[in-house]
Amino acid sequence: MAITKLEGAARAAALQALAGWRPVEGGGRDAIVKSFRFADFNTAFGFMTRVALMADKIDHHPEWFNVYNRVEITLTTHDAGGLSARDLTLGQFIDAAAVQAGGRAE
Ligand code: H2B
Repeated sequence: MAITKLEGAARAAALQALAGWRPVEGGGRDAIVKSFRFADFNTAFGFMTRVALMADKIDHHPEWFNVYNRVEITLTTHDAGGLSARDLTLGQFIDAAAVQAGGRAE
């Protein structure tokens, strides 16, 4: 089944529901990014593990970069060529998991 790319008002509403996520600048791709910092690597990796398990469950995977206690996550839907409802779902899970792990956005 094709995945619908969010555009116009639907895209704006999704972004409203994803506090702190910002559009990726340059590269001409429709994606969003957010950075988190945790107490240490153990906490950051625990957070990443939770996100990874959810990502696999919903078959929607993040692009991410980790250095010690910092995790930068980019979300987009390759199959839709931009943002989709799946990015909203995963983004909201990520935000909740980060709060649970005591992380903060930066
Ligand atoms: N993750 C993301 N972020 N975007 C996709 O389009 C995507 C994915 N597609 N995970 C899934 C896997 C697809 O490749 C498989 C075959 O379901």
